Amino acid sequence: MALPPSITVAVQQLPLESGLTQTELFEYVFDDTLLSLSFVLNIALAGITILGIAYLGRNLTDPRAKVIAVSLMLISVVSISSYSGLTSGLTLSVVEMPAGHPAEGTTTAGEDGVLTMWGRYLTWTFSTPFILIALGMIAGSNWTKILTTCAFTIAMCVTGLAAALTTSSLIMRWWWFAISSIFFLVIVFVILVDWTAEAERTGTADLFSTLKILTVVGWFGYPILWALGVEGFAVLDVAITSWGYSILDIITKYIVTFVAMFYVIDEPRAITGGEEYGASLPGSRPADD
Ligand code: RET
Repeated sequence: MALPPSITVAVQQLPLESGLTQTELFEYVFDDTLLSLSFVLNIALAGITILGIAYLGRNLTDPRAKVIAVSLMLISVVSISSYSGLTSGLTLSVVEMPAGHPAEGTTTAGEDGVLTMWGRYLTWTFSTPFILIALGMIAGSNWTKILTTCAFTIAMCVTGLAAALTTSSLIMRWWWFAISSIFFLVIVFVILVDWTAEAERTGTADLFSTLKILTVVGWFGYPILWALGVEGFAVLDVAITSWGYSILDIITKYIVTFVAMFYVIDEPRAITGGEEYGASLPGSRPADD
């Protein structure tokens, strides 16, 4: 059944309506071996990480150590889903850049626009909070600060998604980028100032400083890559940009996870909370172990 003209026009104006079908996007990805490998490698690594945590954490008894392990596992649970979305073409679109953009007039698989991996920005909204919960707990921070960083990372990712999908104006794309970067700096400040001092008091300073360097240096790579990639100044092509993100993901997710996990499995006093930690009733104990 044909849609009324007004609805057809409205659908065509949606930024996610790329004109390419999901099958065409799927085939486009697999025609580009470099691009498809950048997705498939991460599916494999996320799977290995999930299994690795399950194995390493099998003897954990302390509820606080377990929360950290579960939080670390959820980073990869989100990641395997995120990369499956990209691989299948579900979370990819060809988006036309606004006037004045360096990639204006580019075509992808015969369609006007550049390949936008918007699923990445969307799923970071769900993965980055788990990184921050694990880091904040290792530093021994309080829930006010941990949840503040989670809220700011969600704001950072959603505004980053807006930057990638804004097609009306070049200035508005960079405006979204600017506010996303401000939210990012709030997180960096909490990590470098508050959590560094707290980790010192908690007794996790050594581990925290390794995690902090991997996280802060790694996270700065994302906006730099956005600015250099097809969505920003278009200095790097799509496959290279995608590999850039995939490599950053390896550092900020899987390496961070294993570094943290090897510390957590010994259940040192600095990160344990005792058997009543997080109990919903005084005196209650979980029955699963
Ligand atoms: C964007 C573009 C807008 C400005 C900024 C960005 C920052 C993104 C970051 C992403 C981190 C992602 C991680 C994912 C792991 O699953 C959205 C690229 C500041 C810091 C760690």
